[in-house]
Amino acid sequence: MEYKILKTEIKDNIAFVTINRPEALNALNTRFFNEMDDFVAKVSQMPALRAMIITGEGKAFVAGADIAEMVNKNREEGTAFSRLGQNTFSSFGKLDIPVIAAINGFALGGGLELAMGCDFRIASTKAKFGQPEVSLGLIPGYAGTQRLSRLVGMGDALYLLMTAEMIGAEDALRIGLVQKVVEPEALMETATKVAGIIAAKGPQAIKKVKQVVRQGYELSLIEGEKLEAEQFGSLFGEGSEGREGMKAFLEKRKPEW
Ligand code: CO8
Repeated sequence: MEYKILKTEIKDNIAFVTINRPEALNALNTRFFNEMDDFVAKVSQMPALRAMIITGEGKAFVAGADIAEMVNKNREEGTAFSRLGQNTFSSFGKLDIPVIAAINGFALGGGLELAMGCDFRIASTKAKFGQPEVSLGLIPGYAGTQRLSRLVGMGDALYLLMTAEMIGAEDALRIGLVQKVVEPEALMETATKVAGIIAAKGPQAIKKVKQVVRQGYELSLIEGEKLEAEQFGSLFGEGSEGREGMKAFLEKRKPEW
């Protein structure tokens, strides 16, 4: 499919995705979700890839779902538009590689929900975060009501969801919404560097960390421990990544994955 909104590039086994609709502050419309779904499907078929980085063009990361597209939807269409976005953002969690949000500016409403669907978030000092849906008489519809409380806890989530307050990058860092804050000029360089650090680790181990942490979040501690033990075991044995990583350590050499 030909992309009109996404700019994509693959460099050194990292996929870069730029949401490029700056005239509408990268607001998310159906076309965006179709393009993103198409690209995620492609990425899932590229075993050499080690990370995906998502950013926005211009002064916004994403200023939300496209209000102009949503305004005349009826109840069923509203629900369908919510499911469309939920599915896209959930698909990031199903990829084997880390998906990193590089947040350059406004991450509001659906934009913050997109960022929260990623594995972790690196922000520029210029980034601004918020769930302004209640100002529009709405609630988040791309899993924001679910992911925000899981990421930052119930109190901060309900505060942000009820007040619609926009917070800066330092506050986002303080509540654990983002993992790093850097100067705007250093944003992509930092995200790429972090992706490179992960790319040098055992790819199976990275895949399993992601799977076990994400699946474990939905489980009891006892079930999660069982899942961990099974996946831990799967990295042992002749020809396994764990065997190579441990042997390399003992032989004082770099592992060959
Ligand atoms: N949708 C559509 N267009 C948008 C959006 C948006 N979310 N945000 C900005 N734009 C457009 C503006 O309309 C404007 O267009 P134009 O130039 O044609 O008038 C252009 O982008 C530039 O925006 P501004 O002139 O407003 O730029 P400012 O720098 O003055 O303000 C703000 C920046 C503060 C970010 C402001 O644009 C703003 O408040 N935007 C809306 C933010 C918002 O409310 N986002 C939440 C949307 S709702 C949502 O995301 C729900 C998600 C779940 C959906 C579930 C599906 C059912």
